[in-house]
Amino acid sequence: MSQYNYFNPDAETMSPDQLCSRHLQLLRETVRRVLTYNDYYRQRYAAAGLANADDIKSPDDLQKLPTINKEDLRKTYPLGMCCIDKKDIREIHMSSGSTGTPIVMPYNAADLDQWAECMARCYVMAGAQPGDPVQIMPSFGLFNGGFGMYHGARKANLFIIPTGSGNTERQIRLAKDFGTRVFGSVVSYMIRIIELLHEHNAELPELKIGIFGAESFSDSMKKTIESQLGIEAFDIYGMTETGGVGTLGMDCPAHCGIHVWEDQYITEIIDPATGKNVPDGEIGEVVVTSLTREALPVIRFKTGDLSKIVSREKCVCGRTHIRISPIVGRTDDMLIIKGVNFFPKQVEDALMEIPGVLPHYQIIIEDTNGVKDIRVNVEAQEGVTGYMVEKHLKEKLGFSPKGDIFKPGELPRQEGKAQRVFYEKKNG
Ligand code: DLL
Repeated sequence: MSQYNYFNPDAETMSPDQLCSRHLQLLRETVRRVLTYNDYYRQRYAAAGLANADDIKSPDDLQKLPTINKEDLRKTYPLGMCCIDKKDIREIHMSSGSTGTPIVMPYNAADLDQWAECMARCYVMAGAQPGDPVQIMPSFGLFNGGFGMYHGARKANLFIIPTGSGNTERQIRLAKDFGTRVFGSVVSYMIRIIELLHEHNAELPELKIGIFGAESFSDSMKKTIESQLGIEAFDIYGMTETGGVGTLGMDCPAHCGIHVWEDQYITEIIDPATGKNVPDGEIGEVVVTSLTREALPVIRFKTGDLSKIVSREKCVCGRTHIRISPIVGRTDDMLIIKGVNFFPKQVEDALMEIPGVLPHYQIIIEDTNGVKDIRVNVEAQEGVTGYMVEKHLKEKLGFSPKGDIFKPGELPRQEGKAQRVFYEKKNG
């Protein structure tokens, strides 16, 4: 068996010419679909001067189309962006975000199959083999994580242990009892698993592969998880609006960027301020167009995620699909303190470099009458001082947040996506 496995070799190694003609054909079909079935798109496209899908003459014409964003999807709640009959919907998922009205993703049977295919490719790319026990730890419900990993595992013929989130003691017991080989999880939950393994002095010798995502994680966090669990970790990407976990791909065992499934999606990176495409290698906002989704296709969806194109060349794994860097942050989570811009992930990176610091931290933004300051609460072993944390963050970030040290286990634990940033208003 080669080091590089494929679920769908023809699709995953398609030549650039094949990808290009597929993009043109499927982009036209997708535009035709939204113009036929959806008033919202029809009005937006009429305003932009596009009334007919055949006006798209090359994949580059995509850049002439208007973008859509989360707000467009929210204001058309519940099914205003849907392009199929309600009776053909087979499943929905939702993301609530922080602002209230949820974003709904409906699926017809073909969409569920497309999702399963993308996810199955991820499992196989990571090295999972038919019959391998996979423990699916994101929650099963409206959040897409649990069900997406489930649909894909069915397709890849894995042995599914659908634990969902929480009950960490039971997670560990089942992993031991059934010899789990693959963990699928939201990144930060692994830290909780590792903690409990230490408490019980337990090991999971059969565990080999971790498929983690849903939030940014620093390289040092990834290395910590890998060494503590003795596994290889993969960075899986996807979101409600593109059809869920895995739809936007994952890194391969060469770990040189996330392969976005380019036969299924077109990826652009734009400057969020100007809306123009940025050159390869420059960080910008990820904009995604789905090519095969039917119930709710997205055309030029502004994800809010920041990344860059790492390469369009064939990877050593043989896949030809475009590679993007791990997500560095979101357009809306950049922090500006005392004139310095940074992302929470950079704080995590710096913290994890300090020996004795544990991967449990909070970034507290203190707002005193409009003047912002930052405090970092972090768990650490004995011997680590607040001064050590402040000094290291100063070196790495260019300014000096206050560092408060907590004993192991003192900060709260979360089971879903971790909240790292907290705001405190103070009167000076
Ligand atoms: O978080 C899908 C998912 C579930 C991915 C489980 C991986 C594992 P949403 O709740 O709609 O869907 O959130 C999507 O999460 O726009 C990113 O900001 C973030 N995100 C997802 N994957 C990654 C990743 C799921 N690998 C939002 N790295 C996206 C960084 C990620 N951020």
